[in-house]
Amino acid sequence: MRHTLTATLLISLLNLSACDKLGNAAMLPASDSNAMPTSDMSNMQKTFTVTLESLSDGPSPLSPGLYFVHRDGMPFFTAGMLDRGQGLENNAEDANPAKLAQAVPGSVIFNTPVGGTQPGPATPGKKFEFSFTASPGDHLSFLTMFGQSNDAFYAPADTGLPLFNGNMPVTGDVTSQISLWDAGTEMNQMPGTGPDQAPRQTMPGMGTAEKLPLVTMANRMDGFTYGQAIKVTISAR
Ligand SMILES: [Ca+2]
Ligand SMILES: [Ca+2]
Repeated sequence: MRHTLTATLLISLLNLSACDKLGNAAMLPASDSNAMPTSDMSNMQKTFTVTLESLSDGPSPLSPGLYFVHRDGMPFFTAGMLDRGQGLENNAEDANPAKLAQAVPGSVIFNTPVGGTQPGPATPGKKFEFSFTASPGDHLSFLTMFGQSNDAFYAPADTGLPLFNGNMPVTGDVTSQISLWDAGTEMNQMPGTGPDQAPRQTMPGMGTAEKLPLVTMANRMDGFTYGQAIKVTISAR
């Protein structure tokens, strides 16, 4: 019952947003088909598929979110700093990635769970999946809201997840490299019951604002237990 309610409400939130931003986010060096073969592997490309699975026995659905493939930089946030006000807050509090996707050109929204036909959260047992091409040196940044929270989201480090180890693509279960972060924009309530959390708030943005550095939930030390809601795996070919 709880999950059905959660899904319904998150979907209704989603309908408030434009979720039509699709395309290939990979910012890759232009390949030169006339180039001579060289030992430099920078032109080597692999196709990656990333799966964000909402654990079937997990404590929360995962919201729609977005990803970005990049060489360097911190596209979505800087750990230890305030949220930049570019839209991460909307994704972390209200499951709406549209504003942040506009602020980060080349980023790509994922919003429809595998097997689904409508944008909505990945409720426990469901998953988001996306594919892109990348070359050695590329990093993957993404974020997805921990739905049953005020402003918590899963993401790799601010610099993203390295997609290659040397010239070898990084594959397999990378969940240990993904953290639960607190956006520092809304005061935390008990996960799964807080009245200002996305599944229960009567409209987006409800809750007591806070202005705290964006840190991992482990470092926020709010006294609540969140549990593990996500499993992240990568394959490459
Ligand atoms: Ca918070
Ligand atoms: Ca809220």
